[in-house]
Amino acid sequence: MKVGIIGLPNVGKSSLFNLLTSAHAHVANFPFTTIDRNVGMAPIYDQRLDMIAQITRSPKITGAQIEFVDIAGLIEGASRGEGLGNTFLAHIRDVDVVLHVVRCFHDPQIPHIEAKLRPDHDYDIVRTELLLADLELIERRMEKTKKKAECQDECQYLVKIHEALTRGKAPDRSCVDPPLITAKKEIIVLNLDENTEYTGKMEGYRLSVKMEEDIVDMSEGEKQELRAEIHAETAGISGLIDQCYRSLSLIMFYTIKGDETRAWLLKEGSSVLEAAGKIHSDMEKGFIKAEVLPYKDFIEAKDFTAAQQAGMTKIEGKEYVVHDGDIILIKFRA
Ligand SMILES: Nc1nc2c(ncn2[C@@H]2O[C@H](COP(=O)(O)OP(=O)(O)OP(=O)(O)O)[C@@H](O)[C@H]2O)c(=O)[nH]1
Ligand SMILES: [Mg+2]
Repeated sequence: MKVGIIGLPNVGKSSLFNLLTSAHAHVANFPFTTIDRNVGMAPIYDQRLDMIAQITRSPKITGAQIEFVDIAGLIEGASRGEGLGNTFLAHIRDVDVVLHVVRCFHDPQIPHIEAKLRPDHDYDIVRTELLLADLELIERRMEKTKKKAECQDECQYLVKIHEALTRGKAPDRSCVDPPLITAKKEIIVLNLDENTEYTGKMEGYRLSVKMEEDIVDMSEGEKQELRAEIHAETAGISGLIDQCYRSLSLIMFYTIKGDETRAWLLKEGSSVLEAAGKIHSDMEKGFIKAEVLPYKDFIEAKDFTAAQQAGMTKIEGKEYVVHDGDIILIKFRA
């Protein structure tokens, strides 16, 4: 599961990526600083893991993380190969959710496509390129399918998507093949000016990358106050990670084993067999059964063994659909 950071050049994508992942991707005040994508992991703040760890007192606590990909900036004509060409469009196709950064800060030292700030116009430029790139993909696919009698249903389906795209409409989310960029979930991030309130009509997650860089070492209370002053989201960077996590339709399950208490991510609706595979392929191959305890029961029992003895855990087979917050002990043949 990956979140791709996209937008025009010089809008603060790599700076945001560094804040999210604590990486050191190259940042500079000229366009196309990022050429090859940067990949990093961001920690998901998880209060339940803290509560579980308080009980287990494990020396090692491992939280769940989401992958972020910082992608090269794109400009008008990108779908035809302008700017850095269109290889990076494949990088966008490869992610599950798009984080679209829009510049709402003034800074004459950092070149922008035009002097006047028009965030909604900037957003449309990027969106149009993505629509055009998707149109091209659909047209190539239509060309292939129309020659084959057995692909007539697929061809009709492609014609419908083509029509929607030409009207500038994003295709349905359920459309995963071909992998259209505009069908992906999108979170818009407004990169605000650290000094002035943004009063434009564009909506999105309000954050000032520059301010976040400056306040990194402050207390949570101070951070929230400063964010509120410019009408940014008070949850800042961790709130954005949380929103990305929610948009990915994931759940969390936990394991307590030896000296480690750990949170794991899983696609909503997955079976416990898939959960076992996340931990280790041997566990999936040799799966016998799982012992499952809901989070709230664990907190009540204050111990996994005590919960077992009180009959609070349930033995489940491989088909069991994992619930968010389940604490799972897998029995397997090694
Ligand atoms: N004033 C101000 N400057 C910022 C902000 N965010 C980033 N910058 C500056 O803008 C310049 C570009 O930032 P990057 O993070 O490299 O931007 P990018 O979108 O990754 O750019 P490309 O990789 O070239 O597409 C750098 O000089 C940053 O320090 C911000 O919120 N406010
Ligand atoms: Mg960059």
